[in-house]
Amino acid sequence: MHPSVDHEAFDRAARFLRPAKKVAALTGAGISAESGLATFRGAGGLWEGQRVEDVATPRAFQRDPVLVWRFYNLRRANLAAVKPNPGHHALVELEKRLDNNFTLVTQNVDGLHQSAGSHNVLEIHGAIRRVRCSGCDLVADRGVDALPELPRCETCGELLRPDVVWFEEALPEDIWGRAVEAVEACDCFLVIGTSAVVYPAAGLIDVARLTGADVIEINLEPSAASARANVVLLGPSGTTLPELVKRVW
Ligand code: BJW
Ligand code: ZN
Repeated sequence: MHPSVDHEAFDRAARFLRPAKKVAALTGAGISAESGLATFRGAGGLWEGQRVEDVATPRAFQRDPVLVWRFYNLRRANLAAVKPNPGHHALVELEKRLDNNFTLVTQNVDGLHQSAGSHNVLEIHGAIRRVRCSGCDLVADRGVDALPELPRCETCGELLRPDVVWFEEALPEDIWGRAVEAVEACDCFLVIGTSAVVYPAAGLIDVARLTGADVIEINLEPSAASARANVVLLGPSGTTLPELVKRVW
């Protein structure tokens, strides 16, 4: 560990996590940063000069589907070269220790939790490997291979789109419902690598507080979640998560 590690904060976090019978976690782009994937906001944001709010909307897709597909094809291509990092692996370990009492809610669409070996994963913002048709109900896994500039549905000929949740779109109802239930039921809630500005995902922190769970935040820097957390562990999740798990078990 880095010499400036805040032992007191780790001890407090471990004291919350150790006795917890049910644990839930919310992850964001920060957990995949050490795998080499860019986050959405802040320095080194996702796509030079493009705000995510300008490309991840139904309106942007209507206006310029080529631009939006270029953005997603680039990110799909990046995925071919990346691997889960120790932060993802620490959450696999947590799931093993807690048997069926751990639920991983992720805002990420990169699939890295599953490639690390996590099973109970709720992808509330969809998955970038999947496409879905804007004309019919086709949903298909297309892996990370390059798709045509404007991919079309083989069944109905309409434009395919990434199977992700854009701004102003509803989250997948069933998955979101299960996420809320898991957070309501947990005694300890981990908030990892998210700026916590996008709703309803960030509202899960309030759900956890309201139902009395202890909230542990893990982030490089303070975020919109910090004021609602019982303890904040500052540092890269690829280091802090394994350290936390090590202190608990
Ligand atoms: C590290 C690290 C390391 C880095 N270790 N940490 C006004 C007020 C409130 C809400 C709204 C509003 N106006 C509109 C809304 C609703 C809107 C919203 O929340 N907007 C806000 C931005 C203002 N929400 C929606 O529209 C949602 N739908 C909805 O509400 O439906 C109802 C509705 C219907 C009709 C009209 C209006 C509402 C849908 C939200 C969908 C979000 N989609 C995206 C794109 C997904 C597909 C894709 O990937 O392309 O999801 S946007 C993007 O943001 C993506 C992410 O999942 C999400 C969250 O980002 P995340 O993960 O937190 O990343 P960053 O980059 O923000 O943060 C990274 C963090 O990691 C930082 O804190 C770093 O410090 C940290 N970090 N390295 C640890 N090594
Ligand atoms: Zn179709």
